[in-house]
Amino acid sequence: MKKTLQQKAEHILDSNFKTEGEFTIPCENLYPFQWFWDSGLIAIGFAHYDMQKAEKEIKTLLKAQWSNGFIPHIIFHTETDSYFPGANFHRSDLHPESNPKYKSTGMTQPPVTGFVLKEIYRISEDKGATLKFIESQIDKVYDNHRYFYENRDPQNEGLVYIYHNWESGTDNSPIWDDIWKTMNPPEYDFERRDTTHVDPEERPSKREYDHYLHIIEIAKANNYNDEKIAELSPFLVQDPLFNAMLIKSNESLIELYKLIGGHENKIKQLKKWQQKSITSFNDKLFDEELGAYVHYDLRNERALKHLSSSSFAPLFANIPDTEKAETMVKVMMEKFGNENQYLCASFDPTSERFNPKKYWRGPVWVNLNWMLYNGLKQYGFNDIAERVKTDTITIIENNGFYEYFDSRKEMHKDNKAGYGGNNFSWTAALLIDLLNE
Ligand code: 2M8
Repeated sequence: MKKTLQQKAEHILDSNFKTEGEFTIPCENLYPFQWFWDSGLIAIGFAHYDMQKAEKEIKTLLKAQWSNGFIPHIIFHTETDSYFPGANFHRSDLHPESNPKYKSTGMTQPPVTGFVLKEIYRISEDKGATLKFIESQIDKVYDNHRYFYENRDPQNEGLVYIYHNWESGTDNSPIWDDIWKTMNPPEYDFERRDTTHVDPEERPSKREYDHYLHIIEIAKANNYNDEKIAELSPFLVQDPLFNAMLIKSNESLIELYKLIGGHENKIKQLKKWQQKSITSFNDKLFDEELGAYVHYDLRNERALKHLSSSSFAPLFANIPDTEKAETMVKVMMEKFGNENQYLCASFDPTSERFNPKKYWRGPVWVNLNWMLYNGLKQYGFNDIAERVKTDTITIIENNGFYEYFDSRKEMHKDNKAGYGGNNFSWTAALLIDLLNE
């Protein structure tokens, strides 16, 4: 019997779930550990057919939290040298509040956990049991948000910074080229592993990796101390995608605490953070000329004026007013949405930095599409939302469950336009959600 798309997706998630350790790898070979935002998005897929696994995924992630509320971006549950840089490079033990039970990185990723808990609740058929589970975990997520506001916002603006491109999730986005121009790291000697699993044409360059490693060396030399990082890191950016995830998660935490009842102080604090964050986000990150949100380089005090799929992610977190939203959607359709392109390229297809094959420099990513779909729907842009959904399902159906896809329709003729890792977990998880909403 031929498997349906949904069955194929479930099979991928189940195969990538590791019974020992109780977490899901993003995909075989390329990413053999637990990643923060992958785990959150993966749990949404599991929630549709195996709530236990969804809960395990979140529980395992939150178990690795540090005592200061920080959640690391990779948790190295197993020993393997098939990934670089691994636990021995990152040395999370240098930080006095790191979790002694789990080796991890000393950087984080977009804080999706708050809204993921809310999504799991939405999907659940046994709301009572799910709310109990949420009650057992939610304070950890709250502590994570407190960590961000207390340690990652040196000018007290309600906007948190990231200190590494790997914290953004959009690793080699052309936006970071502007930052690399301000740096001149040593040429490190190291053995890459990613390019043994995937065509180097689809991955970042060696020189880019020099930059990535250099920032970590600076953080390590200061034992991952946040104040020191804020003072010294050459990479210090307020990222609209990252901050939108935090804001979306704030909103979800407020709603969930209300459902649980009796957490007035936390709700009050969350609302305070939320109001400040949204105001600053609109004042500082909206670029009138480009008609969408942009990144802000806090180290060099300048806006990084480029359009990427992150520019539209604030729709998912209800950040723009309707006027701004209309402007953004117009820009998105003009630049990213012509009939030769699948929605939504990860970087501006009209820019000379656009590369539709290379990772976060242009290809379509299912996690961003899922956010855009939900964001567009929230604002009533139903036709465009449907196009994002149909495009997403079509490219997966034709090519397979890849990590990313060529945005140019002409490249899809032979159904070989999926790149990076295959049988990719969040591609499967979010497809399940799209098929079942
Ligand atoms: C990619 O990033 C990792 C480093 O974190 C890598 O290239 O080795 C990114 O796409 C990131 O967003 C994602 O979480 C990770 C695992 O899927 O892979």
